[in-house]
Amino acid sequence: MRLFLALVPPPELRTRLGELADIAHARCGGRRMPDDRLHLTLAFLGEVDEKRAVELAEWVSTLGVAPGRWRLDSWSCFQRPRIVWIGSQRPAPPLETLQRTLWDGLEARGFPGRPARFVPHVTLLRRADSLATFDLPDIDLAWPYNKLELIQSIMDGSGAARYTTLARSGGA
Ligand code: 2AM
Repeated sequence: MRLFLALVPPPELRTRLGELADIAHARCGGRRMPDDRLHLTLAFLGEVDEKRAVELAEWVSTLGVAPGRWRLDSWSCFQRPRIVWIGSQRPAPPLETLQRTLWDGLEARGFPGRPARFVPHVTLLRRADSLATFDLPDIDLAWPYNKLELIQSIMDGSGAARYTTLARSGGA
């Protein structure tokens, strides 16, 4: 099972992110992420066997996430694999703490894969034709969060993914 841990945007923000994805898509092309797959990855785990996935889901449901607000005020891109995303101009210490403590817990449970660097971002486009993000409108959005989700990504025949939430942390 291909798993990752993520924050999922509240509905109003999801709608706004979808509108921004449309604007970016009109300018930059590529594959627009569907609204129901917009998220912020905290930890990508890759393939996990079913038994470990059940243990992980139990652990995730016991976690508490300190409520926070992530400020989204910047467009950017990853040259490879041609992703257009939005994130923050400045570091987001509460989010970094959440990601770090999450990986501490994952490593204590034997999960490898902590990245060398955490760049919090929401992918809006994949395989973009243009990475000219300077042309996109100014943004300043707040993402309130108080829980995270364990999500399974299931590939369909066409190479697109479907996401299913397996567990949610406790939250306020
Ligand atoms: P992305 O947001 O930069 O596309 C589910 O696939 C999520 O896990 C995606 O959000 C993706 O990040 C991330 N992801 C997929 N493959 C990954 C990999 N090999 N290493 C790190 N993160 C990955």
